[in-house]
Amino acid sequence: MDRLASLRTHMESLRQGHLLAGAEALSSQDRDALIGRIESIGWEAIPELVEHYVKCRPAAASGEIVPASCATVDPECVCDSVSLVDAGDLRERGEAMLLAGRVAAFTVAGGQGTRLGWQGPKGTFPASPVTGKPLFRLFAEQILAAQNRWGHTIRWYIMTSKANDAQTRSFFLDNRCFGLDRRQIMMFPQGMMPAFDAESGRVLLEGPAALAMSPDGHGGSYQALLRSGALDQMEGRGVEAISYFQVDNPLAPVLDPVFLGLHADSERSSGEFTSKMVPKCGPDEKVGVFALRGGVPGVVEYSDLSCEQAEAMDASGRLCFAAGNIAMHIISTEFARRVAVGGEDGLPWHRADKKVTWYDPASGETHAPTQPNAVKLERFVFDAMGIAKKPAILEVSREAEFAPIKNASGVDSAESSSQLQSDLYGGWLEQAGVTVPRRADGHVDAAIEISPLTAMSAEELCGQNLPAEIAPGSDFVC
Ligand code: UD2
Repeated sequence: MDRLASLRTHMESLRQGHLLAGAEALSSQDRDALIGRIESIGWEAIPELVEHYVKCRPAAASGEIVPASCATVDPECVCDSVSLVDAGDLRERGEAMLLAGRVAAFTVAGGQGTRLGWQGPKGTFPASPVTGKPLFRLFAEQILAAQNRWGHTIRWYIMTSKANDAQTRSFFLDNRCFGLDRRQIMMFPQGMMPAFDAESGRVLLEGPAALAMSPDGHGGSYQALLRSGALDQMEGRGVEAISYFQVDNPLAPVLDPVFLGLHADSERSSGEFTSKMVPKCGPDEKVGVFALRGGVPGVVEYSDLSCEQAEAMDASGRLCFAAGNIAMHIISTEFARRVAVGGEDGLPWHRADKKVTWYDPASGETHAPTQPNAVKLERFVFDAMGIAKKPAILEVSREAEFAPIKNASGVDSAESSSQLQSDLYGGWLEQAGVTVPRRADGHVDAAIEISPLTAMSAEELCGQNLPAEIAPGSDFVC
């Protein structure tokens, strides 16, 4: 009982003694499990987090919010304060990085996908318009295509969470890693944070022997990369740039030479943290926007912009806060390490008020609240922008790169994403001389899917064996 007694003293000193209130009544196995779970938490930081983020609502970051300026590669792009980037030059630079094996792919796939209502890890979701290839397969095919082009193995790092790590690993093994060598893929779970009672700041129990825990946000990826040994492995293999993207976007270009080239262009970027953006499609679109707050660059979440700010237009009738974050970044390994070891001076936490079912050890009852009763804390990957000396932002084409699957229906659903994918691939076929049916609203009237192994662009499709036309309402795969 020594271990239990000393832990109890420690927990009581932190006003978290309730966690062990029912410990004696547990079987020795459950008691050991509970003790282990409590010991695994980094308690040094908790009292300050409770004071700062739970007991009081952190004041919104102060400072005037002004739009961030972005570079663009597309003269048709609409964001203001752009300078036209020489895409050809950047492409060559990025291609040189890929040829030299200095780039690794990194997918954050630790989220719980609650909004989508999918039972498995989000990456297992069937995402392509005709054959329903899962998101992970689509990214794997891009990596295979890139390997064919650059002539060497490209490492793929995937951040999972405790809840989906085992399922994600089995999915890859069951699918023979989609043709990749399993040794080139490294998966590691992200960190977890306890949920706090919103009134008292006490850590909630999920059951007699378990704490209520949730993933620590995609900003936890810096620590997870370090803790797992992924950063060491990358640096040991000469990787200098991490190509970061979210699991929920089937069109995310896994390795984009122009993007990498901008990151490496010392005149425009410090080569630490580079991002992509697309102009928001309207004031209500639920994406964060790149902006300067009090002179510090970062992403302002849509929920943090006032209606006036979200709707504000400039003299030419464009949204002022137009630079939508599509969650693609190039992060240097050296910078990732610096952020990871930043400790408490590192990234800030963000508070989310949630309904969390909790177990009361005093009464032995479980409560399912109908109103938010708890605070969860998360870190965001893009908060590192403010630490980078000169972060650059590249404006890219929404149609080519952004078709997220987040919701079960409506906006950002599997259905809307399928249409966007068909629209993109239909456009490629048209450029290759194929007649593609379109509805009155301009959308492609067919389900079209082009594997990255067939073509990664319209140019690569030209010259391939293609039909003269696609029939309305039909499926086409190549
Ligand atoms: C994110 C951005 C939003 C916008 C949008 C673009 C945040 C806070 N907001 O919104 O500004 O750019 O994406 O698509 O990021 N994830 C983890 N671990 C976690 C939490 C999330 O791996 O603890 C992953 C998750 O699997 C997913 C991604 O991060 O791939 C996005 O997470 P989200 O669904 O919470 O973010 P979302 O869509 O609200």
